[in-house]
Amino acid sequence: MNSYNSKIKELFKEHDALIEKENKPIIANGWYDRYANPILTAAHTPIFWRYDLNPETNPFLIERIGMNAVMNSGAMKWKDKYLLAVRVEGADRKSFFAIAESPNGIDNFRFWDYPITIPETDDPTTNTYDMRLIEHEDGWVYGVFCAERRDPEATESDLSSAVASAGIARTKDLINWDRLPDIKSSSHQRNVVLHPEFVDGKYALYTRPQDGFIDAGSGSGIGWALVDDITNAEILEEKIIDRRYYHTIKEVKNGEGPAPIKTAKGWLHMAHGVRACAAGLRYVLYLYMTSLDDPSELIASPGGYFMAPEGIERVGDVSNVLFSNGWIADEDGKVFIYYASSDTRMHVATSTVERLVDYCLHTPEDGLSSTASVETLKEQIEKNLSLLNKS
Ligand code: M1P
Repeated sequence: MNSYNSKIKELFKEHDALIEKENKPIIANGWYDRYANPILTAAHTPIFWRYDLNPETNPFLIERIGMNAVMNSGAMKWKDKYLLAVRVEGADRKSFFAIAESPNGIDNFRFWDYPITIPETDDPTTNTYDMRLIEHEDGWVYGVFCAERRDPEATESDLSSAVASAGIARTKDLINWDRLPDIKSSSHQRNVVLHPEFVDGKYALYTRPQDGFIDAGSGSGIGWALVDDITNAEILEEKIIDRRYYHTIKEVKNGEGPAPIKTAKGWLHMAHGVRACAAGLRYVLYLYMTSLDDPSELIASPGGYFMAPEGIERVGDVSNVLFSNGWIADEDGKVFIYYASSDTRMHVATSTVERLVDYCLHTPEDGLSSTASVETLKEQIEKNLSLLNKS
């Protein structure tokens, strides 16, 4: 019994050491700082989630409920703490949401005792994931997420085809959630995000229409739709605001990340872009901006990616993927970008609103051809050489 108790103590000690490990910035490229350690991994989930701590029922003190990964997390500041609505994936491949909080946004992320209970709709979901947390000006905190079900049209032997739709729930305390009806749409919808303000008195959604569960098909990019009633939302008219293009970082598909940040120069957006290559799909993060007067009007579209997987980030359950659906802008302008690598672990990068806006407004657009890229480069070289020759 004593040795059992001391093993438990040891487990908690190691777990605390992992959580409390100091995180330090490692790379500064001017756009953002990356950090040395992931902020959350499957090993950060509480010991009392994974182990049965009773010697009678778990004499070998082994894990009873395995956790596979933590990834794509919504984010918000809540009572001065940095909160993530983490997508936790169990060893059984089911994802669920759990809140982890940190005092400083870069380390010491600790999960709340219980995962979030999202009530079901009349049509139960098999898998829920990738929650965006949105503090809407109507006073509710919304969680918009992907609600996935088996395709009802799939043949009996097809156990993979699925339908993606946007699930939505809201809360005032992040503990008790009211589930609203899934957002109706004639397309598959993943990566749906609620705009934090009313637009023309309506709720506004960033959408991502797709013909198939995986393939964008005729879905040509990130869309925008207005809805009157969020408690019975339906995507009727969709306008594409950030389009996919051939031979770019978002040729295969793209998707809105977190809700955009309001800045003096426009709405600042982060999204993921997907391209195909011999190794499969490659997911990178990019930024763009839309107008304050009309958040559906693109005003800045810096070319290329803002962040791509590096080092260990390249490897995981679904390798070569960076994905982000959460960021926090502090009042002093510091921005915490929460991103997952390879569908396996969570990281943070920090920047400032000023830098990110500068990046958006002054990074050249993608000219869509090698010739155009060379011309853009020559312009910069010419300006710099004449500056250097003067000095
Ligand atoms: O595996 C990479 C990502 O694939 C999907 O994103 P998208 O719908 O843009 O292809 C999602 O399943 C996401 O969770 C996952 O990280």
